[in-house]
Amino acid sequence: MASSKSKPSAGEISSGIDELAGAVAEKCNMADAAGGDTSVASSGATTQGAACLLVLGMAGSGKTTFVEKIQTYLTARQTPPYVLNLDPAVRHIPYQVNIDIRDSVNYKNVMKKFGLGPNGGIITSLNLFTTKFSGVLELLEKRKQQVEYMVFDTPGQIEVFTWSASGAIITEALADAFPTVVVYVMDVLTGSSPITFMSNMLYACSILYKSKLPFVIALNKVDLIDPTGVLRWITDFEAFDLAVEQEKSYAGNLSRSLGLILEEFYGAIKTVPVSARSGEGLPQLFKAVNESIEEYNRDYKPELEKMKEEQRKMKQQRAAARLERLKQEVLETSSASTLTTPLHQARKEAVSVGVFNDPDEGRGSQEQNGDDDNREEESFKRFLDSVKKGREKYS
Ligand SMILES: Nc1nc2c(ncn2[C@@H]2O[C@H](COP(=O)(O)OP(=O)(O)OP(=O)(O)O)[C@@H](O)[C@H]2O)c(=O)[nH]1
Ligand SMILES: [Mg+2]
Repeated sequence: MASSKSKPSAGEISSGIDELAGAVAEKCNMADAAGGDTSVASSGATTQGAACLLVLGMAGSGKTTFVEKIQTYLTARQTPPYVLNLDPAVRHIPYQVNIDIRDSVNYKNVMKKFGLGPNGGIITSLNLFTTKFSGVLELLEKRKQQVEYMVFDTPGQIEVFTWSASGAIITEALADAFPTVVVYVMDVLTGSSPITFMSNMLYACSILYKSKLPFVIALNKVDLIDPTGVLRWITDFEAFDLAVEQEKSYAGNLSRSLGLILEEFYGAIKTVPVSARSGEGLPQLFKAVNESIEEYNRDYKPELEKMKEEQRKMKQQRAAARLERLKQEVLETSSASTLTTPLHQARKEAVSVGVFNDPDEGRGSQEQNGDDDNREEESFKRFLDSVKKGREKYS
């Protein structure tokens, strides 16, 4: 993983963008995704437009398997989803993909070009892909009346997406354009210890507060273990407190305190036990997802519009203040100057540093050209006269 070269600078990245990030292309059309049946694709048309499901979760929690299962589930219900893979390092994807980051960015080339390790390569590939994300949005915009859900599979290393600038840009761009819900896939097997359960919940909580988007936890792999105990920890603090009592370590005490703090967070999320392998729990999951979409339209969208309006007003105010300051400066400078006006002075300075050509200079040379022409005409006339006189003399 160690790399001899340092991480790429912003300049290096931008110079490599066109070389390494190809155009974003739709891999297959909806008919392909629906298994070749065009009637399936068209019957999934919606009047409201599609919602985005951002599938996040820790490495190995089952995100990719979950995306595959929901594609099968929704296709069987005549509403095939539009599926995007944002993991540049995945070797094999078991679902039919519509847009695949790997078609635009070659993760291995990125690692080689910038001398990066695997994680740096994934982050830089995602950054490169994000520079082309407006192209993705255009493709999604075209599809939004034909599908109900647009599902995003994300990189294995959760922080690559949740704490990177490109992850934030993608999330905000999607949430701005479509109803967007975070589906956090949590492995119930690793979450069955109170300490790992708590770290998983802290992660989920941090994503909720960062994205402020409606949030559903898919408590995955319930075919392997009964999730009742873990579910009770979410709804009943005393049950969690009892489980954590067995942990005499510092982590145990910390988890108990955090459990109290997170009670408020638990109230803001929906938790649904599912199995990405068997498909168990998917109807309940989509019930929670649909409620979250309503929540987005009811609470999130108006809040977003309000924020955008405030930002627009602030920008206007800032521009007006800047203009006022500039006017003030111009007035002060012009009253202080006796010989030249500030604008004239500024123009002279700009000419002296080569910002633009002095138009006066151009005008002068034009006048000079005109004088030369007149002189030439007069001298030609004089020549003709002398020729005429010579002829008369010798005739
Ligand atoms: N038994 C069982 N295994 C599952 C389930 N979901 C996923 N798995 C298995 O868990 C492993 C990881 O699944 P992936 O779908 O690759 O998980 P991921 O989160 O996409 O992994 P990364 O992208 O590498 O982070 C695979 O072996 C899956 O077969 C499930 O519901 N039940
Ligand atoms: Mg995966």
